[in-house]
Amino acid sequence: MPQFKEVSTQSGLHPKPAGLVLQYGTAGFRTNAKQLDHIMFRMGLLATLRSKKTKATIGVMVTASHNPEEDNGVKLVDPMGEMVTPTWEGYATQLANAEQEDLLAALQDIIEKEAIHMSQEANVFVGKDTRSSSASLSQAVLDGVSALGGHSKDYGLVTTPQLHYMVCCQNTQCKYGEATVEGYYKKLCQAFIQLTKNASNCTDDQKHLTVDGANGIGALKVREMESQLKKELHISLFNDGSEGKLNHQCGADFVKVQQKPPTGIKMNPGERCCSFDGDADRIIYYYTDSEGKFHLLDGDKIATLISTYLKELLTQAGLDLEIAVVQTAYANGSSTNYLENTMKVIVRCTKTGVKHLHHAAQEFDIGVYFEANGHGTVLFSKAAEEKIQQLAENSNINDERKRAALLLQNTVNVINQTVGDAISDMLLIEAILAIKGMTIQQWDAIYSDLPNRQLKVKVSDRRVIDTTDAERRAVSPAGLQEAIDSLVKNYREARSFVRPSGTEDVVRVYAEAETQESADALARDVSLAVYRLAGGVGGEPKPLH
Ligand code: NG1
Ligand code: ZN
Repeated sequence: MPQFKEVSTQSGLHPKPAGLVLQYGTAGFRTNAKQLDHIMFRMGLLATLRSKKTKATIGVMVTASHNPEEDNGVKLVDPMGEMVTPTWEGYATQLANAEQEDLLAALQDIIEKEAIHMSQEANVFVGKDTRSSSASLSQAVLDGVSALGGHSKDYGLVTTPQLHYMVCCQNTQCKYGEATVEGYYKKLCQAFIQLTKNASNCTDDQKHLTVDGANGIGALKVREMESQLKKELHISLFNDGSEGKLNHQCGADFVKVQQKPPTGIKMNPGERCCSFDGDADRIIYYYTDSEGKFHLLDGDKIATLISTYLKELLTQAGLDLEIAVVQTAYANGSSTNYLENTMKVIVRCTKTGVKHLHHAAQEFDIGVYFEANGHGTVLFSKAAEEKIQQLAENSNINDERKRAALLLQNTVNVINQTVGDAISDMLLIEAILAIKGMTIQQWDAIYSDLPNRQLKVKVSDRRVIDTTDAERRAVSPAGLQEAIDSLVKNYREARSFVRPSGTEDVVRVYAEAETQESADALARDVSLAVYRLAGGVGGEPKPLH
């Protein structure tokens, strides 16, 4: 193969440390940045093959999302902006772990299995986050693309969802929008202005939002976009990367897991605040009340707000479209209960990782999917979009139906349907609150969360834990599920499950119960069971109080 000579030369500049084995996890490869140069080069190769195979543009995003600054990672983006398919995740792992001398054989193997025509053109879009390691790692991706003769476009610093958006725009011949950062702002901001233009009784106070940018790429992009919001939203941006460290004591993951405000922001009682994560594909809202108590509005509350709003609009528009909410096992039990029993919408539970939620959401006319950690979006089927469009253009309907149809149409446009997007979700939530004249306190009061706790346990090999039933039950190691079942019985309204993380070398423990003390105690009891039955390392988990 003519290109192989170049691959061979170039790969020598991005050598794999012998013996290093990495897995394509929940969201691509993710580990300390020092171990990733060869992975990036090889993902450039793989993206080029994927592009040749699909005859479409493929995306490669260099980011480690909410992980610490020292880490980095890479995610591949398929033609419609979705995550790459499981078979290709397998190829990614195969290619990443081939020893230096076996690389060409590993490439050849994929080319043969997928019957790839090497003469086919290839196009790869590359983006990166603000980590100091991202510049050289994204160069390694570009080197991989050029080694196989592919064309690349380097978008430089973009959020993960912006790169997904570009890929989707490119492959739909711009039907989804223009494949530029300016095009992205234009589409989202115009839809936001249209949505909020009739919410005329919105006061300046209600238009104010405090944003924690996690010292990452999201902060940069909010700054770029701000002026196009035409004062319909007043943003006070903190943790903008000018001083603090990425994701350190700030950002959506910190706020969600610690259940407390980030450092580095100024919060006044009752004021609406939100946090992005390091690559701006997650968002979490919160406020403190007059007594200083912290209130978190996570992905479950966001899904509830959005699905309530959409359901009301569908009724007003007289549109018969099926709406479903997709969650994971981490969804608060109160949210599932409210959605199923009060709102009476279909609820589905999938494995952790947005690719699973995205897939499940595609089965409905309108699929609202959110992980509790704030990663999510809304998907509209083609048929649903067409019905909304037709109704919005119909001049023979009454004012109420017309208004609802137009709101639905602009709602479709403000949403980034390719993947969870903090900026797009923020604009949607802000628009909904403005349209409904709703305060964050009213939103929070829709239902009350069950107290919960998430913990991590270090074990020598987290793969000893295998799960079933959308990760809600452990099938191995022997005795672990029985131990969890009997511990859960000690507390009221309790639930707990464990699963190996796909992004960190830990086992995650989740517990919820009637009181915070019970949730904390149960999480600790279950952590101890994991430690004892699944090969814990380091000291035993300690009580939280
Ligand atoms: P892991 O580390 O597999 O639990 C975490 C999140 C996921 C997802 C990925 C990708 C939790 C409990 N897990 O996965 O939901 O967002 O990171 O970023 O929040
Ligand atoms: Zn992220």
